Amino acid sequence: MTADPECIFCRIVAGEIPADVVHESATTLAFRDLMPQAPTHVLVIPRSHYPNAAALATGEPATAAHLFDAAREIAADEGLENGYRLVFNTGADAHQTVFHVHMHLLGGRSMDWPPG
Ligand code: DGP
Repeated sequence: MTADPECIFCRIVAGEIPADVVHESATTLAFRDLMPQAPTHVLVIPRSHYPNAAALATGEPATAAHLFDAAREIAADEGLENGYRLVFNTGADAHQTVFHVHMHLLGGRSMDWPPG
C-alpha cells in the first residue's frame, strides 16, 4: 500500500485525523464529507495513495472496482432508492482540491444537469 505522509486522506486512513466513517473494507474507506453538498455526501477512497482515478485504475484496477462496490452498499444503507450521483473531480478545472483519489457519493435530493 502506498501512502503520502503529507496527504490528509492518507492521514484519515492511518487514523491520525478523525472522520465519520460509514463503510470500510481491506482496500477502501468511506466517510462523510466535511462540507456536504447533499443530504448524503460520502467520500469513498482507496486506502492506497493515488492522485486521481486514472492513476488508481492503472495501479490497482481491482481497488478501483471496489470503490463502486462500496458505493452500491453505502447507497443501499443510506436508502438512496431514487438514485445517487458518483463524481470524481480530476484536476484544477474540475475543482479537485484533495489529490488522493476520492469518489463523491451524493444523494438524498434531486440534482440538476449539467453540473455547475
Ligand atoms: P474535491 O474538491 O473533489 O477534491 O473534494 C474534496 C472534498 O474533501 C471536499 O468536498 C471537502 C472534503 N474534505 C476536505 N478535507 C476533509 C477532511 O479532513 N475530512 C473530511 N471528512 N472531508 C474533507
